[in-house]
Amino acid sequence: MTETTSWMPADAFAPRTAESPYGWGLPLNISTHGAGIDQLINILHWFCLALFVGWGLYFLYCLVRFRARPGHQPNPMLNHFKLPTFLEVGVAIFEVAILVFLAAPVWGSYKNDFPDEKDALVVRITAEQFAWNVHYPGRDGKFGKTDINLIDGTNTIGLDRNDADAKDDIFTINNLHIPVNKKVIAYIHSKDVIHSFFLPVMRVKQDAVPGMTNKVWFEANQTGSFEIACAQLCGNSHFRMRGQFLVDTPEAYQAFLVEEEKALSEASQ
Ligand SMILES: [Cu+2]
Repeated sequence: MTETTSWMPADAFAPRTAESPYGWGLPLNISTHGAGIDQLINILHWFCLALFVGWGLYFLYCLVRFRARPGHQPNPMLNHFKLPTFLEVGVAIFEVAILVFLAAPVWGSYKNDFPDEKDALVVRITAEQFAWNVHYPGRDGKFGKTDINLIDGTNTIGLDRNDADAKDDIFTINNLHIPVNKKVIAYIHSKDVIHSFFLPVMRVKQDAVPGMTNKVWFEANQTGSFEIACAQLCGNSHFRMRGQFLVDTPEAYQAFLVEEEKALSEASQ
């Protein structure tokens, strides 16, 4: 396994360095669709800063300019100061332009350009208080049957091993391995409450809703060891709902599969 970074954001309050993917500002981006999202986040934040500073200065100006003074009477009908109106219209036009020309194309191309399942690694991710269950279909590429009644301490996804498609299925807890430079489709489920599947370095965040299947896709262009976080306050141990997200070389990913298959065949003997 290639480990280029630590997944523990122990230095989350320090500036981001080459060794640590987290820290101040945006985390490291290793996602093929991440650049557009980062550009959107950056533009929106600089725009909000400009608004905050601009309106703040105008507020201070008004406090001084229109302060109570002896001999001055307020006249609300006297509309002689046109600049705020023009600014407000300008801001509104700019906001519409961001939405139409920047946000919608970035989000639309990411959400609409779903890869074909034949060319992608497909996994199921089932959230629960407070862990991430990752289900791989195995060599046959088919997910085995799962049944809520089969869920117990060791079979956390309720996989029915008697089902032919389930024989080679693999599942892990708090451990998502993917190969680098390969598109991944993840089906997101929840067993109990609403969680949110969050891969900061992939710019992926998707709610896991009980009774619903949500679908996301992503592709990593760099190997390393990162974290899965839960981005929805889901209970008293929400803070420790953290998993490892490992982007492997193709060889390391095969080695992971072989190791899991070995453990599976030993367990079934
Ligand atoms: Cu959660």
